[in-house]
Amino acid sequence: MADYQNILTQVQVRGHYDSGIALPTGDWERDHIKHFSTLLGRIGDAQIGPIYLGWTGVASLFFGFIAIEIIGLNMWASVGWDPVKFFGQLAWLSLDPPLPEHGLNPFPPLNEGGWWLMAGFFLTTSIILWWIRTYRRARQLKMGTHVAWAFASAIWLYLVLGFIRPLMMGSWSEAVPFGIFTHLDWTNNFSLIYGNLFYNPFHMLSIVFLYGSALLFAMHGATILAVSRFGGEREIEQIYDRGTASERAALFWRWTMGFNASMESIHRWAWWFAILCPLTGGIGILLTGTVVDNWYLWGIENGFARF
Ligand code: 07D
Ligand code: 07D
Repeated sequence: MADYQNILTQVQVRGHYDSGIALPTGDWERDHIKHFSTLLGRIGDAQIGPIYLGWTGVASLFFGFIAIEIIGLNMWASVGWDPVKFFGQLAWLSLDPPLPEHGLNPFPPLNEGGWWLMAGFFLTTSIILWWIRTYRRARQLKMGTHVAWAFASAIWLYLVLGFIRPLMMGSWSEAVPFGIFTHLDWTNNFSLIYGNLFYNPFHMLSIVFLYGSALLFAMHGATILAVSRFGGEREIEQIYDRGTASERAALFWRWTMGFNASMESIHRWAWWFAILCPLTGGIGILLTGTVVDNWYLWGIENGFARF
C-alpha cells in the first residue's frame, strides 16, 4: 500500500477535516475556512485551515499594509504617477532613507527621508507583532518557542541594518533603502566603503552558517527521503523505534563518514546553523564603521590579509 508522500509521489495526506485542539474561551474563532486543495496536497498537507489570526495577526497585517502602501505610493510618485512606468521600473524604484544632513532627526522633511522613517516604523511594528504572534501561538499549543527565537535572529539582523547601527553612527542615512536593486547597490557600496566585507570575520562566520545550512538541509532532506520507503518520514516512530528506516539512515552516514547525528540532534544542528547565520552577520555589521573602518586594513594588521 502506498502510504507515504513526498513531492515526487501522487499520494496525498487527506483525511477528515481536522480542527486541531480546542482554543480557550475568549480566543478568536478560527474554523471559517474548511477547504482541501489537491494542488497544495502535492507539496504538503491538502487541508487548508484552520487559520488563527487574533489581534496581533490583524494588527501586523494592517501595519505591514501601511508600510507597503507608503513605499509603493512613493515609488509611484517618483515616476510621475505613470502606472506603466511604475510596473516596468518597479525593481529599480526606491524609497531612500533620510539625507545625511538630517542626522537622527525623527521628523525630517517627508521627501528627504520622512516617508522612509514612517515606512520603517510601520514595517518594524508589523514584524514585531508577527513575532509576538509566533510566540503566543506556540505557547498556546504547548510547544517550545524555537520558531520565534529563530525568527528573532533574522529580526536582529534587520534591526542592526536599519535601526541599531544607524543610531550608533548618528545618522538615519546609514540605513538600507527600500528597493529591490537599490538595496543591492547599498550592500555593494557598504562593502566598498568599509574596505571589503570579505575580511570581516563575522561576515565569514555568517557565510559559514549560510553554506552550512544549505549543506545540512541537503543532507537531512535527502536522508529522510532516501528512507521514506521504510517509513523514515514518520519521525515520532523514529525516536523510540529502532526500526529499519532510522537504522539505515544512521548507518548510511556511519558507513560514509563514520558518524551520524541522531534523529533529534540533526534538528538542533539545523536550528543553530540557521540562527547563527543572521546572528553573526548582525554582529559583523554592527562592528562596521563603529569599531572597524576598513576590514582590509584590519586584516593586514591582524596578519591574515596581505598586500
Ligand atoms: C524565499 C522567503 C520569501 C520571501 C521573499 C522576499 C519583499 C521585498 C520590496 C517593498 C529568502 C519578499 C520580498 C517583501 C519587497 C519592497 C521594496 C526568503 C524566502 C520572496 N532583503 N538581498 C533579495 C529583503 C538585505 C541581498 C530578494 C528583505 C540586506 C542580496 C528580496 C530584507 C542585505 C540579494 C529581498 C533584505 C541584502 C537579496 C530575495 C530585510 C544583506 C539577492 C530574498 C527586511 C543581507 C536577492 C534582487 C529571498 C535578489 C535578494 C528582500 C535585506 C542582500 C527582494 C525583505 C540589506 C545580495 N532580498 N538583503 O528570497 O534577488 O530571501 O535581489 O532586511 O540577490 Mg535582500
Ligand atoms: C535579510 C534578515 C532580515 C529579514 C527579515 C525578514 C519581510 C517580508 C514577506 C512573507 C538574510 C522580514 C521579511 C519584511 C515578508 C513575505 C512575502 C537575512 C535577513 C527580518 N556575501 N554581505 C551577508 C555572502 C559580499 C554584505 C549574509 C556570500 C560582498 C553586506 C550572508 C558572498 C559584498 C551584508 C552573506 C557575499 C557583501 C552581507 C546575510 C559571496 C557585496 C549584510 C545573511 C560568495 C559586494 C549581511 C555580515 C542573511 C551580513 C551579509 C553571504 C559577498 C556585502 C552570509 C555568500 C563582499 C553589506 N552576506 N557580501 O541571513 O550579516 O541574510 O553581513 O560573494 O548586512 Mg555578503
